[in-house]
Amino acid sequence: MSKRTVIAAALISLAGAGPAMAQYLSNGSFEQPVIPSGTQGTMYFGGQTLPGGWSVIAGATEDVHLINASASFPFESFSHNMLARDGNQWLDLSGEGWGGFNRGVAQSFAATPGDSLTLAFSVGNLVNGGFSYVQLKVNGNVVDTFASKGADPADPAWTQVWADHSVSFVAQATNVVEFIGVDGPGTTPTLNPWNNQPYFSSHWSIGLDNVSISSPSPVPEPSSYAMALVGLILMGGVARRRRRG
Ligand SMILES: [Ca+2]
Repeated sequence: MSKRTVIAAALISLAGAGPAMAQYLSNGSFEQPVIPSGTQGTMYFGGQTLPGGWSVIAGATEDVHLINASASFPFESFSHNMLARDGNQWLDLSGEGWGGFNRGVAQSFAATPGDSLTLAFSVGNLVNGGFSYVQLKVNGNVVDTFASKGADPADPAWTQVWADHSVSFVAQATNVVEFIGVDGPGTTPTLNPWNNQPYFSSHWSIGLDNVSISSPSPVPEPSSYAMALVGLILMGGVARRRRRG
C-alpha cells in the first residue's frame, strides 16, 4: 500500500467519522397522500391515521384535513390564498368546518436517549389580523403554545401567513410529538360564520406544515483532529519503512 493510498484511506475514514443522519419523522411536510392540486382534500377523523405517518387526535366525528395549494395551483376559496409553507400540501387542524379546536396529530419515533434534538415546524393562519394557536406536547408534556398572526387587515388577498418555530428537547428511547390546534386567549368570542361556534382566536385555519426533527451535526472535537493527525503521521512512517524494506 503506497503512502498516498494510506493517507487517502485515513482521510476517507475521518470524513465518515460522524454518525449517519437519522430520519426521525415521516411525512413531516404532509405531502402524503397526494391530493389534487388546488383543492382541500380528504378529511381524517379521530383515531384514523394519515398515510405516511401521523395519527389523528380528535373526536370520532371531528376531522383534520389536507389542503394542496402551491404557487401554480393556489387554493382560492373565497379569494383566500392558502399556500403551503413547504412543498404543496399542509394540514388544517381546524378541520373542514373551519372552526374546530382541540384536534391534532401525533407521531412517535425512536431516538438515542439523551440526545438533544431540535423540533422545527410552521403554524399558519388565514384571518386578517387574527391568530391561530398550536399547542405542542413532547412525550406527554406541554412545551408551549405557538401562534401565527394572520395577514394585515389591509391585505385584500387574505393570504395564509406562516410562522416558523423551533424548540429543543432531550430525547428518550421512544418519543411522541403532538400538535393540537387550540383556541386562543380572549374575552369576547367571535362567531364563526361557518358553524356559528364562538371562538377567541380568529383562526379560520390552523395550519401545520414543515415539521422536522434534527440532531446537531456532529463536530469532531479538537482532540479528534489531533488524534487523526497523529494517525496520519504514524501511517506515513509505516509506509516509508515498508518501502525501504
Ligand atoms: Ca408541506
